[in-house]
Amino acid sequence: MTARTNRRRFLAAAAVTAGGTIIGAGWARLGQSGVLLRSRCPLPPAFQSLLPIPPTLRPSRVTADTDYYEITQHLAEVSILPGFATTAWTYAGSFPGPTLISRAGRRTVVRHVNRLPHPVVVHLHGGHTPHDSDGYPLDLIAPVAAKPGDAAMTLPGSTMVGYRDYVYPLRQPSATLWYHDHRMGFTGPGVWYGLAGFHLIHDDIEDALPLPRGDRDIPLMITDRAFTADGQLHYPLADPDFHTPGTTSAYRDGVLGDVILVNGAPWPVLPVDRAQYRLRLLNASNARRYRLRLDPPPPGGDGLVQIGSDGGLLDRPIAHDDLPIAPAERFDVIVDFRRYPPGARVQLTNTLGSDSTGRIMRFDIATGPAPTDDARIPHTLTAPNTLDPASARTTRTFAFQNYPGGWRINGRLYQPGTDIAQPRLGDTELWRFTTDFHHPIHTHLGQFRILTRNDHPLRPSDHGWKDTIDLGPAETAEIAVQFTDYPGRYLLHCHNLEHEDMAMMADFTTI
Ligand SMILES: [Cu+2]
Repeated sequence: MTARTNRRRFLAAAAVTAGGTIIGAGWARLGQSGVLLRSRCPLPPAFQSLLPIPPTLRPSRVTADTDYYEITQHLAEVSILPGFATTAWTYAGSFPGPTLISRAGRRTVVRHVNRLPHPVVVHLHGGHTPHDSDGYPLDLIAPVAAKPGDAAMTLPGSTMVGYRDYVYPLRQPSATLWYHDHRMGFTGPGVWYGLAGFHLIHDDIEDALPLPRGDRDIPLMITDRAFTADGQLHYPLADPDFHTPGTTSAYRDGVLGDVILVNGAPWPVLPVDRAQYRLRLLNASNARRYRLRLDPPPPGGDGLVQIGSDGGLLDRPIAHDDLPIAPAERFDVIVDFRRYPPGARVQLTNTLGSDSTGRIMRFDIATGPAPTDDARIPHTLTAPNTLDPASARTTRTFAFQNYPGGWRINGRLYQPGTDIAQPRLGDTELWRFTTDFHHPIHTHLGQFRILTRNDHPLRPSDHGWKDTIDLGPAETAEIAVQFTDYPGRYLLHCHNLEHEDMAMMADFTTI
């Protein structure tokens, strides 16, 4: 048996889950939603910028059990388009924000100082976090210069002036998390203007695996943006004074840009060795979903070997030719550039896009001899997601629906302080989501397991621990979810940020 057929057989075997379900296509309802906002400046040519790697943030203080960080949020001029300085809302001056790297089970405390001219809220997406540090959308950090009587100071919720310390116990497995703004009604512009960064968690299980590491472990934050004639980030605010939330009615389905950025650079290039790379894919776009594909695919296909999902490692690798990724989803994949000839140029494309949005970035493979590469993908990565639907005693249904006045869950616009559910800590529950449009649905606090999608086989990308599930029009999905450890108020919402800002969000309280 050749190495190739061996590999194909192993990957075919991996396509049967631990529960014996055979995974199938199930992509019939995958599509784009949103309205394209065109840039008013000339678009730069693709593949001219080098891929930036966000800086790693160093802790300001380390004790026996805690790492302390400080991030000042402020306006900064960043370089996105050649020839323009773009004013962004930044975490510590960069877009994306600096990457935090934590150890599972080690407490991480992040002090966010707000020197922006707007209130902010920080949510660690995918984090298993006590409710008072989870970034509830009314738990604002008012700007350092805020005075009693300012609009932000009169809202309900626990507003702090100037700074807030977010405490993350991180009792969860290794995973690719991200942090971003979560201010009620204004998350769309906050993220669009730059408030997003990676937070990676490592653990002993991951360390013991022979996966690519170091400079062959690359975070890739994919976002679409539109720009004004003078190269500024263009967002169609409902109200330039930030009193009325959301976007204009023309963009209520979602704001789509025509420039694709990876780590803040338009259609960048990453020079790579002929070696295996781990790519931590994050879709941090407001509304755009992508279907990622390598062009050309490697001989024999299966170029994107998924090893992780939103919540951490898969139990076994799953190979894909195409990988759909909705807003807020993460996919951890290995790409083996040894399968291409020296000097090959391989594009990461988006088959849901066209023209400028049909391409993402390019990998330029070195021409010299292939360097040493001891990495490999083990057949078993970690324990499977065994959330057992048979043990669920509670089933809840959440309908994500379009109404003329906004986007609703079970008929309701977001009402802070009103629970849509009160799950008991430690119980496994069945949650059924139904939709009438495209909605990437996100739960705070708990990762879940996708059980069914329209009674059809799951998408190949539906496996593992998930905190976000993308549904198309008239889809129904069932998930098993279990919330643990932290009683309090959390959120269930659509992660299309325009839908979220226009009220497609609900509180639930764990008891
Ligand atoms: Cu939605």
